[in-house]
Amino acid sequence: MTTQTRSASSRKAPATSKALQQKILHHLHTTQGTYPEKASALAWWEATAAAINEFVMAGLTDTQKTHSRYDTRAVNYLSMEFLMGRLLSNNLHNLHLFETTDKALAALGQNLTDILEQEPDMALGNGGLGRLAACFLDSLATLNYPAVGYGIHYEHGLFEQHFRNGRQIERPDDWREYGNPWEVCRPESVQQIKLYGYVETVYEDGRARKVWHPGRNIKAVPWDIPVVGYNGANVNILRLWESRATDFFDWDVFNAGGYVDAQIEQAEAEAISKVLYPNDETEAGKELRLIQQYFFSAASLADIVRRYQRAHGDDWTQFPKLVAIQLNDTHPAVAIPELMRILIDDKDMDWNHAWQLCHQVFSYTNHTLLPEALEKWDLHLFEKVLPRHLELIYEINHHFLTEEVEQKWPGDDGVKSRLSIIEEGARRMVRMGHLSVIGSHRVNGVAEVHSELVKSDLFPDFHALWPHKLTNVTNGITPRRWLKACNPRLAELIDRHASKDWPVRLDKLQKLTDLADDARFQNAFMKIKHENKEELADVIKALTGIEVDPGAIFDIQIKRLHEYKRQHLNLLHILALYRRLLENPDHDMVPRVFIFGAKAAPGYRLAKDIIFAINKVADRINNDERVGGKLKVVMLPNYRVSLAEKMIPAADVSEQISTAGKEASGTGNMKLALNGALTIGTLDGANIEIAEEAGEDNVFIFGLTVDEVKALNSRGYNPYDYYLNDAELKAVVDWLDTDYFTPGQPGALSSIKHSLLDGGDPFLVLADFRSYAEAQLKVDARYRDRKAWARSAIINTATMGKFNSDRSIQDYVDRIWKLKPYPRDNA
Ligand code: OAK
Repeated sequence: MTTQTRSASSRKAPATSKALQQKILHHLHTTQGTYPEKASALAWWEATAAAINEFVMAGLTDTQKTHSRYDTRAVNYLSMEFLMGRLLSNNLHNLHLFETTDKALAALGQNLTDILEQEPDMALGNGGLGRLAACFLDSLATLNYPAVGYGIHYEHGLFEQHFRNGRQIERPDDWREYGNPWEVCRPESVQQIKLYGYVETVYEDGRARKVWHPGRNIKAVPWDIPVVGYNGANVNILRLWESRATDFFDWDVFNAGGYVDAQIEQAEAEAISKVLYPNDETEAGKELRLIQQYFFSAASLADIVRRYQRAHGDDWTQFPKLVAIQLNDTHPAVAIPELMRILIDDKDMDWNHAWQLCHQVFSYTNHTLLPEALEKWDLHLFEKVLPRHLELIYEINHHFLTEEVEQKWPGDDGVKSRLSIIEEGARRMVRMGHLSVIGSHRVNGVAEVHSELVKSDLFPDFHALWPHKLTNVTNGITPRRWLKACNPRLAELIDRHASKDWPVRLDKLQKLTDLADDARFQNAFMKIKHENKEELADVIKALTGIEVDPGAIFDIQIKRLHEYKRQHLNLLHILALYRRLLENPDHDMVPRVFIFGAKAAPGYRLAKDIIFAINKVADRINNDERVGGKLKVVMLPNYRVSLAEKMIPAADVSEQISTAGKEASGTGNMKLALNGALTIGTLDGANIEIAEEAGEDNVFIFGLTVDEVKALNSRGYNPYDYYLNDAELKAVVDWLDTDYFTPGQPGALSSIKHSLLDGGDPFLVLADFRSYAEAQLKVDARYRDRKAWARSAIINTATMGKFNSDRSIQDYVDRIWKLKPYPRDNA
């Protein structure tokens, strides 16, 4: 038994199905107030969740007691987004209660699979960054590391996506409409958050002190969501803050007829946690967004400081020994000046002492190099909302430039302006990336190539100044959700052929490589893939009415819709295949179903046009007899975690086709490969490491490399060079500019052509088209050789051990957080 995870034998005996049956019935009666003959599916779900919560809460209590008994060092993971998905299935698997619950419900005449479908996704995130945070919480609990996730209790998570005539329509997500059985409100830990106002300089005992007179007080109410580790491990907390109007009510104003004003004030306060901004990797610059960032950062820090002081009072020597704070991108960077404010203004500490503590505590993860995602705040806006924090930022900047930068590059004003937290120009801006790097002791990228680009292109001067600060931690995914729970057939096959502890030791899947050429194992593996494809075919039929053949190649691209992710490159290739089929109905190709899942930011016109184009092309192709069933296109609506769980196990091909240098890591690439899909991808993000692990023979790499992209751009890229020299490419691009796919509406899809030609094709779609089409021919050829395909698929599953998020977390622990595991007492 390792110190970090308990073996199955040391766990308490799990509940019997009979006992669970009783608990579920008990909750159906006493918390739902109904009975089996009458209960709705939702009531059964609530009752089951309540029954499971008895185990969850017991684990939570034991874990919290253990943490306080040993006064443990913990990481506090600050993130604007936690894309948790559904929790019942996850909790059942992690508690080893899935089969038992299945049986218990069956005995009650209920079907667990149907009941799981009742649960709304907890979609409190946009995409990669938010889902990574959720996987990390799973791993932290599983490895018994003390950790708290801190975020925002959004009333509305990521919008629901619908299609109307092929166009994306957004509807508000209402995940808590009927309550949420997993969360506990903690009124005893409410915090007061201040905003706006002005700063006064007060002279006391010959000393100048700054006093912030805030203009606004907001209440931050914490909701705790237990995070259950796998195998009876610890149960940590995800603490999400909800904003409310403060109780400090001005009765004079009220009595003087201020009832309406009081209501407005309440609505304004509640607006802070009302809705998740739906922009993935683009910055809106909106005041409410800055307030959201400060609101949850300040509430979290107040909570961290309160917990610390409960044990240590005013003795700050232990603070950096017990507290680590991870900034999930720059969104919570305002936590840095906030901690300085607390220590200096509230705790009366001197600058140097405060800075020394602050700097030891923070670390920052960068998740993107896209310029539009690098946060900058208008200085005047920042000053209006957080006047005291701007002063503190000036002071941090002054110390940094006059001490550190001046020492390294004396008299060099150029480097000072490049490194300054304040960007000078027509509009002065606060650079949150710089603040994060300066305020942290470690900064990491999320895949090898990305971390190298962070050093060489994003923060080269910081890297020269502090060569040890920038590091890499390659992302990972939890194998509990992304294999064991979502692909039970494959999990069971693996149980029989590899060491049973693979869900915590994913490297043990390596043993399957010995079976990659074994005909029986190949058949079993491919049979499971086929069954998963049949299930997905049913989902596709139910959601879209489209019939697809599970015998075809299922080729899947699932991720946010973004030009750099190049769904339109996939689309151009689909058009090329369609054209080949129309020109020659006997054209020899393995039947293929191209399946997409993607939401576009509501204000991102071109992304929405690409969704529209995919839907219109799908309509035309799927209804064209001439293609003879060889080609189908499906865009599933409302892509989200729970849909990903159905798509990933059924994928033959994983599309990872971003412009090299643009996708920081990707994590869908890991999930798909782990479930036996073969990647067609560029040498970008973690694709490079996936190819290293699986071997280049088992992935289809195409396209320009990072260096080639840079060289082409500096030579001067002209998309017409490709368009005019490739007849097929020209034909498909021009096709988009006709009314072939949008009868009676010529030009409805022309924005795509426009962006690729006159728009300069910023993501080099045309440059990579031919290489992509050739790689797709290799996919087709490999699939015809059933044994060769099965071999590659098995090797993909077998070699993804590196991408276990437990490994990522262990890297963070070893290089950054320096935590010790504390398995809970009583487990
Ligand atoms: C979102 C908002 C702002 C900045 C970055 C993001 C984001 O989601 N980035 C994504 O993070 C994932 C987790 O590290 C990576 O796998 C993706 O490549 C990256 O795009």
